[in-house]
Amino acid sequence: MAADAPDPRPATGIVHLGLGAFFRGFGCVYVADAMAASGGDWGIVGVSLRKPDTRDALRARHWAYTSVTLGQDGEKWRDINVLNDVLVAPEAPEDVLAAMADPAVKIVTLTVTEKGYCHNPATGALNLDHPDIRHDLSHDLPISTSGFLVRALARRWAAGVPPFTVLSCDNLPDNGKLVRRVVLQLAKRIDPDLADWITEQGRFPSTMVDRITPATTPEDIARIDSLTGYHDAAPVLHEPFSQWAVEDDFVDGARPDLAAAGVQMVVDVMPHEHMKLRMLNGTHSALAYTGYLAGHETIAEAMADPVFADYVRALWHEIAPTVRAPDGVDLAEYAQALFARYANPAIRHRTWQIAMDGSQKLPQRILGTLRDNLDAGRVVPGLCLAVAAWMRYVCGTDEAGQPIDLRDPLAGTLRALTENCTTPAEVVAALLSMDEIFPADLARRLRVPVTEAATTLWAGGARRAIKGVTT
Ligand code: CS2
Repeated sequence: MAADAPDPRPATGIVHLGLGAFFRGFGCVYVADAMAASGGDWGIVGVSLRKPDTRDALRARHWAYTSVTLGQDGEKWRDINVLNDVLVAPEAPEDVLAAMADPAVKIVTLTVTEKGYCHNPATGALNLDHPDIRHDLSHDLPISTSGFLVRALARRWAAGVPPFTVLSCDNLPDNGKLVRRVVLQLAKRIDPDLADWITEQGRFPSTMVDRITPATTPEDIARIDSLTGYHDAAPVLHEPFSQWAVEDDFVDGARPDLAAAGVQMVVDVMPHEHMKLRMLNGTHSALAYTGYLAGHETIAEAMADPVFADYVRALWHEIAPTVRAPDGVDLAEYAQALFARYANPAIRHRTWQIAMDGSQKLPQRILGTLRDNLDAGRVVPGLCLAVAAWMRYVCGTDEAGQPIDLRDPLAGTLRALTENCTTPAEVVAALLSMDEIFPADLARRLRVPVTEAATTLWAGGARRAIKGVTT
């Protein structure tokens, strides 16, 4: 190809909101593979909803970046070249809306994390008191994810352009239904006719996404530079494993040939999601809180500690009876494969990273499993200990007396509720009163077993408490 040949990148067909490491190491790779297999104009405009860091780091390489697979047998890398532009929403909300309203764009993908939906985690309804939602109800240039979706859909509706498909790639049950619900709730308040049009014509397929993608560190960047021989300020690192199940329900059927890239195109994603959220994310969170408290920096470090290895096995034992596995999947084998993924020493996935935003994660990762077990009359000390460990963690001090850098959208409330408590029982009672996390009936049923777990945890530390539930 001549040196001055036009840029060979495909034209844009996707806008992605929430351009973090996960989507760059996951969705972008699948889209690149789908285009390599079957063509199509599915270039991606990435949007950062808050900070400019990713855009700034990607700019020098014109949005290309290195994707690194962290295998047991070493690191393999490839260049990913599907991003056509990166926008930073607070700097240029108008540009973001214009990109989303472009008729060539057929899909808006999302990885905005649990808190990005501005919903009540216990009910799934849009939180109309959320400051970003209040803002978006009265301004044309939005801040929130649903604000961008609704305002961009409004522009398409006004221009007679079909809606884009909204494809949530966040770890939430029925993520498509959730985003549809919050979008419609907001749209109804802005213009009920718009809401009717979205109801009729919009598509919100649910997905299950799975690839462990720890945050990239400065040491990783230096190491990858010497591996590749060029400087990349924004490489992504991830495990070899990857699984994406997507409901095949797109506006006008317009989508990349995802199946050619290995995506499972399914009619009902629920069994996949359910299994993954409970078996993987549930144990991840349990290990994150207990592991952090006990001084384990990463999941792999915790897995190398036999007490924690026993704990995760005990948890799967408690979780599995509540899971309806997808056809052809054996839950014991699934758990065994998860164990090997967690234990991969090449993955430095910090317990602190997974511990973030627990108030938004607990309901779908652990509380649903707890409820199903209680309904069936089963005693589940491992899961109760996980809830107690989250409570101990959000009190803000680890077992060595060091302060915890607590990241959670409800951090203020968590602090206010716990700071004057003097006993674990008081902490449990105070936190169980948060009905946006614990519905009242569940809180009542959890009070005794979680207080029991908390008392042991406070008295003897996480490691000892774990031994108590595994022996
Ligand atoms: C993790 C997930 O950070 C977290 O909360 O549990 O990001 C997890 O690594 C992915 O869901 C794996 O697919």
